[in-house]
Amino acid sequence: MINNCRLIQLPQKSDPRGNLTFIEQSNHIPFDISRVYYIYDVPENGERGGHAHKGLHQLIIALSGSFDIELDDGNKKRVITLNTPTEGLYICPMVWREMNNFSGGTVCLVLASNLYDESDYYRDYQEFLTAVTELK
Ligand code: T46
Repeated sequence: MINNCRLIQLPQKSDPRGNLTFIEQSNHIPFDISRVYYIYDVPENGERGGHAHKGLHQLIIALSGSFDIELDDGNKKRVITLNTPTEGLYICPMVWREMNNFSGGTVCLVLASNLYDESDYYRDYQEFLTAVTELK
């Protein structure tokens, strides 16, 4: 599963007035967007994530600042640093994520394929590992 997660380069239009980046669902991301949320004012040494999704697809972007995301599919782990608004990390279902090392002033934008649904979460790592093993 982790091999299906990838960084997606987003277009940037630059001129003397500054930069503009856009995201078109059929052109830049492999799912239809049902929900947008953002994470901000994360305290120093703050950690977020600590869960996986059963069916949700997401694109995660550091609109400002930076942070690390550790991806874990129960078999392989990979740490990715997000630090530019021109790059989004696509995360497919059944990937555990931990987010940390947030810089001050970080704003993290997330585009999601479905509405919020707590029953779509694995928040217990052992439960996630059991589910991943059953998929094999
Ligand atoms: C993810 C990472 C990147 C809602 O009511 N609606 C929402 O759309 C979301 C995302 C959350 N919530 C509630 C659920 C919790 O009571 O907001 C609270 C905090 O959510 P959570 O602890 O899941 O936040 P993070 O930052 O650990 O995780 C979130 C997303 O939940 C998750 O899908 O991948 O951001």
